[in-house]
Amino acid sequence: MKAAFEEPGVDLPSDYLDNALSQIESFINSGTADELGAFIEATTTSTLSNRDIHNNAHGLIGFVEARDFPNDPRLIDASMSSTVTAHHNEHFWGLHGWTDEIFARLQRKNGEIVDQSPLLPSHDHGITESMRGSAELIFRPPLKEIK
Ligand SMILES: [Cu+2]
Repeated sequence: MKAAFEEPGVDLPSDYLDNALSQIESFINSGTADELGAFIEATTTSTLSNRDIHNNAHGLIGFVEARDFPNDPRLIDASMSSTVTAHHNEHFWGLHGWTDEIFARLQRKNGEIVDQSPLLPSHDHGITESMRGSAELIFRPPLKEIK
């Protein structure tokens, strides 16, 4: 599959997506859940150049929606660029369903029962209520410039 982010102003290599997807397949085939998670999320554990597809997807979707629909009132309460509002955005569920399926594939490959524990809708990434008041995590795309 050939895919690339070709969004003007977004500073990701044209082969970012292909390389990220290839690395994900490699971790599913011969990696651990920790390695896979560290690659998909924004962590300091992974130093691979194509890591962090989760946050990049949040930031890119948020960027494009804000640029293309600047007056849409839904973005006030459903921006993909904020942990406070992202779970109100329809793309949130597609993105997180996709990441859940990646981990399900790893679990099936290892002969494990896929974890389908119900969770309340949230997107806090470990941010507690006491932390939320002082620091909202903002997803930002890796931008060259914002016009
Ligand atoms: Cu997310």
